Amino acid sequence: MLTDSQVAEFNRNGFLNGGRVLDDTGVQELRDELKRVLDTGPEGFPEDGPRPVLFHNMVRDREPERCVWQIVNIWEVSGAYQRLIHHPFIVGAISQLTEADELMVWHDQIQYKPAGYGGVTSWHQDAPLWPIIRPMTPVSAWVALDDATVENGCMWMTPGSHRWGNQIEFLRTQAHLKQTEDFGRIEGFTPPDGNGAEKVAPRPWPVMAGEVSFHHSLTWHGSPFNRSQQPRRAIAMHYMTGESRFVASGQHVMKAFVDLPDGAPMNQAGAHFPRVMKNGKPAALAG
Ligand SMILES: O=C(O)CCC(=O)C(=O)O
Repeated sequence: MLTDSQVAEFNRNGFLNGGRVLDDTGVQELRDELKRVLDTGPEGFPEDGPRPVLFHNMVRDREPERCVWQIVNIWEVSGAYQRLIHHPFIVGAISQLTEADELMVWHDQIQYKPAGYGGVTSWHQDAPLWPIIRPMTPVSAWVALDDATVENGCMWMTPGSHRWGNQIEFLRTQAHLKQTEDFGRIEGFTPPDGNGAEKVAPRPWPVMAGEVSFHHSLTWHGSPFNRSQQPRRAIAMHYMTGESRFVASGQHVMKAFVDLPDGAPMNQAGAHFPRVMKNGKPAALAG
């Protein structure tokens, strides 16, 4: 369980390091599984069997010489990642941070920045990029599979920004920030009055292998190039609460798996959105 002061820190900043959740063996198992999936490749999974929802170099179009492997829903092809989305400490912490007693997985995603040529994940907020679910309250758990450091492109966070509303259009103007040296130089935004943090003060957010970091879906975050000789592998697990509703007008890669009317509760969306907690109790792993 998170302590009261950890929950208060999350509420103040919009992010929190929850400490170590995997030992070396657990980390290595997930690295090995990631390697197996990468070796299988995007074309290697059967069309009609379990496969990741998305599997690509997400920066290929804008920066072909760089790479960020993004694999969405690796849990669908890996027992080890499926167990991770149910990790009791992580699920319990998400429940504390969302104050919800029902939780589903919205989706997961590997973000792997290879050594030497890892690309940028521009400053963004998650919730505005997820327009098929409302309200904008999900919380994510991000588990490092390597020490994520300033050198190899750890995430950066902007304290208090989860209380500044939807600022995705402003953040899109900051896409020129790519290098470690300038990633924190966000310019041109004045936080709304009375919302806690009065200034934009981005900071690097190192997370060691096996640790979990939590962030609110409105927290400003991103990560610069990996120019170091160390890989930066990580898995983000995005959780939604029982109050989440489907917004049929939006677009998102997960929409293909939702067969619901507009406004329906996402807890009815089915097998691609596994429930991990019901009535405050961990939900059993399917299968
Ligand atoms: O892994 C990264 O650098 C970014 C991950 C991210 O944007 C997220 O977990 O929401």
